[in-house]
Amino acid sequence: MPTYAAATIRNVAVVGHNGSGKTQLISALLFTAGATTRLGRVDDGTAPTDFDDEAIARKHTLAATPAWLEWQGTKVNLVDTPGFGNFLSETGAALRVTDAALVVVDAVAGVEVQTERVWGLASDQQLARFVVINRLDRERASFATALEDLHATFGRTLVPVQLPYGEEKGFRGVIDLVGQRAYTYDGGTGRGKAVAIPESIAAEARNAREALVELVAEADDALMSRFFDEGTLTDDELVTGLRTAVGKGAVVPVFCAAGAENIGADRLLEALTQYAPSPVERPLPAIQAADAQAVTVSADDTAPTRVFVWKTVADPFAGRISLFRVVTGVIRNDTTLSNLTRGSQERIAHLMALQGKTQAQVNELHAGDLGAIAKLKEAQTGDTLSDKATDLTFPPIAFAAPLLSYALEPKTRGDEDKISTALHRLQEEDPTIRTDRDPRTHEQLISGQGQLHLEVTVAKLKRRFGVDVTLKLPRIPYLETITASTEAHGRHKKQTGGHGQFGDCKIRVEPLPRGSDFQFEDDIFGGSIPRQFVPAVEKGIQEARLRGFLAGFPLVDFKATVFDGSFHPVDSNEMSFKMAGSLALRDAMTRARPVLLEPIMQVEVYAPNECAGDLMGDLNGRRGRISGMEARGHATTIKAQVPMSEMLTYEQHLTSATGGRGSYRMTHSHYEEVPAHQQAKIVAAHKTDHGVEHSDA
Ligand SMILES: Nc1nc2c(ncn2[C@@H]2O[C@H](COP(=O)(O)OP(=O)(O)OP(=O)(O)O)[C@@H](O)[C@H]2O)c(=O)[nH]1
Ligand SMILES: [Mg+2]
Repeated sequence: MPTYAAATIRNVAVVGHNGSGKTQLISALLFTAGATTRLGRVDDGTAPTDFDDEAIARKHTLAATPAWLEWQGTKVNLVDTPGFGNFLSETGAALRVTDAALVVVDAVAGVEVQTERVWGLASDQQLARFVVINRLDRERASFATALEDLHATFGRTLVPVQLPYGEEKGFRGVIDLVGQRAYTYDGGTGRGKAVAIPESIAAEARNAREALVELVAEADDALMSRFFDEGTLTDDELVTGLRTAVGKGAVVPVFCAAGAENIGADRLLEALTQYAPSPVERPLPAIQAADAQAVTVSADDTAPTRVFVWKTVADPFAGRISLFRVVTGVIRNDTTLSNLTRGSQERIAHLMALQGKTQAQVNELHAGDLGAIAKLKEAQTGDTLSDKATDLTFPPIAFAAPLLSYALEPKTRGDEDKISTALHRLQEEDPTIRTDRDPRTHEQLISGQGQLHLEVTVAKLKRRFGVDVTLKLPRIPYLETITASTEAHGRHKKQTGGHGQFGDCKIRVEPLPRGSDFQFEDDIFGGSIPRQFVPAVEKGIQEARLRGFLAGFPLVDFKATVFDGSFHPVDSNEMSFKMAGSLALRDAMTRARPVLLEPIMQVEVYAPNECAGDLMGDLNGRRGRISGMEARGHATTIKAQVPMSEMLTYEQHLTSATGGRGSYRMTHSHYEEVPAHQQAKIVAAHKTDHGVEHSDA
């Protein structure tokens, strides 16, 4: 395999709403450039970048997946990304190591919720952007309507450099406004035949070209004055001007395509190689080791070797595969690099270029290129490898915090250890998964970005690691508290031959503000309980409160004061006073009016504007309190506080109410009293659940 220097490399992330045709379009680009021998299809499970079983089964890309091609001497590294909100961290990571984003927009649906989110991610990284209005062959496809929508959402920097030649069933090619030619496509080769612009579109094409020339001229002072003097720009000026303007983000060129029909691929490749910045032109942020200064570095073969690991794949056979960008220098097999993030040494021995699942061995990769390496010992996503012992590091990737938890149970008893090993491996690959044990409910929890994300994770556990688990809705970590102050008495007395047992105490309990947990006060005067037994009373109360009274949940936010008691000189011991303490608390509960507390979540829902009304109604029905609503572009953000118990099945509702276009995030906010009628249900459900009443007997 040839090696490529930075000036002849383009790194492009293909991003957009799910189903806009990203994966199919990449198949078309790869085939057109001869990187694959046939046109892969998402629908047959043959698209090179949807190769994993889960992606094939679901017909959706679930992870950032690289592939590459060569077009007229330039290497184009494409990174396919998921369009689903659940997997957006993958998209974010891909945008960290690419220099341009190709935003794919469906010609029927126009701008969608995830289009706006990925646009935002790309602009955070200040990436050059290209837009392709795709699937133009579909019924009701409209370039004009989609463009209008794009203008309304992202502004006037978006400008067509192509117009469609025909639409819907009649979509047969593209009109190139720069070269002023039409291209028609036959037989799915992706290579157009140049023809004259048809008379019917000629006037429209002239106007569109003028708009393009004007926008490009505006982005550069020298071009602007040329434009004023001459009234237009030469083709060369237009091409160079466009390249600079795209690199600066001053112009976002808009293209036409139909990936499934392989229409427009060659023109798109030409545009990407011509207008996208090379790694030489795009400095990446780094942090200097010596003084923690923020600096930037651009691709340069003569600089030290510095490699940024942006993704890890946990392969049960090949082990760990680390995907990286060579930021500067050259990486070679049979060398050793320092892992500056972990302070270890890594042997470089299995460099490769990834083409979906196909791994091509390479001996070296140059600055600016993307590649992968198998079997690094310690490297994790976000690490910096370098051939210097101290050097700069690249900032880590920010991964989304988990949104949703399920309880995880092995289908086979005794599989717990296998599960935790496998989960650990999967977490290396997907840092947005978290696993922990709920200290309150004792369940093994798995948390992630949404239901689909967790289902995919469970499927991976089974397929790759052979462990079968079921997901269950997690138990809600309710708490109990008291609403009235009272005094109470606990006496433990037993006389069974030999030594007896005797402990006796009086306590006062009173409610404390939310979040105070538990306080204990010793208010014994005159030795009614000997000093050394007071801690035993506290211990008894502690143990009893953690077991709960209403439904077995910990009792919190109250204070217990022991103020009196009595003892027996021979029979009193620690054990007896512990018993007395817990009996006293139980007695207190008959008058302290205990209630259940439930966790309230802070919820933010993100959905298309037209769904906002319904979603607010639904949140109200879930006992939610709406605290804000804000419409921006196509999407509305609704903020609300909702009980956790009402949110367990929210994702399914949101998906069906928005046709999969909504997403949400939530975090724990605080605890509140459960309304009385709900409380009775929870208490009843909990008792039948466990078949026993909770007592400290
Ligand atoms: N009519 C038509 N259908 C297309 C075209 N491109 C893709 N499709 C179909 O649209 C569906 C979605 O295509 P994908 O390429 O998987 O879309 P994606 O953007 O990768 O979707 P995610 O991976 O879920 O983000 C598939 O059924 C494709 O066959 C096209 O140009 N025309
Ligand atoms: Mg896809």
